Amino acid sequence: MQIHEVEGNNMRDALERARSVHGDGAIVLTHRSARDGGVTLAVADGTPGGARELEHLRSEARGLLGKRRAPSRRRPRAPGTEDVERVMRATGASQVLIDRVAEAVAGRLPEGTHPLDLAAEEIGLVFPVAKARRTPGTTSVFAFVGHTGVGKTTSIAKLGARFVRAGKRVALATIDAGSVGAVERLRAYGEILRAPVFALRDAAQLALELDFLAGIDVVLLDTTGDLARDTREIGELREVLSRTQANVTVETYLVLSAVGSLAALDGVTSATRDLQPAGCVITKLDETPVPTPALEHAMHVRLPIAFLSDGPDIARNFHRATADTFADLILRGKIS
Ligand SMILES: Nc1nc2c(ncn2[C@@H]2O[C@H](COP(=O)(O)OP(=O)(O)OP(=O)(O)O)[C@@H](O)[C@H]2O)c(=O)[nH]1
Ligand SMILES: [Mg+2]
Repeated sequence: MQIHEVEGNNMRDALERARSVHGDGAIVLTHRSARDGGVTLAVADGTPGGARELEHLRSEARGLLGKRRAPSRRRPRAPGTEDVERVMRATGASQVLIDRVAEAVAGRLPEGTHPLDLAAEEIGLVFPVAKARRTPGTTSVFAFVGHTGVGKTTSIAKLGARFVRAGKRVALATIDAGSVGAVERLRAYGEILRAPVFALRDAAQLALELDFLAGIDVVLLDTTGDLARDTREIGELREVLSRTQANVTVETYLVLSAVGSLAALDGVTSATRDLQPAGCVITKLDETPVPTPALEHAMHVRLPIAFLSDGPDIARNFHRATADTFADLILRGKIS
């Protein structure tokens, strides 16, 4: 078993780097912080045989870090990549992502292309895009799950409008029937879209509407923001449908706010893991100059990104996630 040093801009950054270089099984033995916030970790690339070996590794690691100078947040850069680092830092990119993009750019610079264009190409390769998976002749239920106020209902209206424009037959449904005004708001969107609206007691009730659903391509299902309840209900709906109806599929999409904390992003992701979400929508990108952490969160948890929302307007502020929109956000902080 070997001890490795891993430097990062801060603790989270160093941990991400340790995980990406040495794998999920790497063990942090000790760490050292510098005055500018930089962190150096000493990590072991495996599981120690027992407490004695762990203690031995720890003392070796402490000796190793004790001899080192404090880590510096500024690493030397290949000429031409300074702009890439500067703009990515401004949008909140982690050191791991900056290094990955800057190294790819440095390796290709003799091509004579502008470093930011090369960076845009590399960014396009890094982030997972959710593929639309509609099977003709079936009804797709897309359930939108996320913390209260992140933009679930608004995203449903926006996506509904896209499907209607594409000639799909859309229905809206909600299990948020108890919240003041929730059903009325969905009905108002239903009127605009000329789409039927179901206020459901619970999600499994949707399985009783099978005759009706046979004529519908897409049901957009709104939820309450109570993640435990929403997860349970979507699980039950899937269960009932799997027994009764092969032509209806249920996919979950997480709605993640770009202004939410990393703890909130982690929380919704782990609370809904059992539903195996097909992808996510990242909202409120207009409300922060640092949109990259939310995108990186999706990348770390291997959650494909389906749509990006940069304002409340139903018609204008909803974009399919693409390599170009990721590059816009990470290099310019907003979608052009
Ligand atoms: N600036 C901005 N506002 C947004 C965006 N998406 C939604 N909103 C606004 O955020 C507020 C909450 O949006 P909702 O769609 O009601 O959120 P929700 O997740 O359904 O909320 P609950 O039903 O209370 O759980 C509304 O005022 C929306 O107009 C966005 O991308 N940018
Ligand atoms: Mg809502």
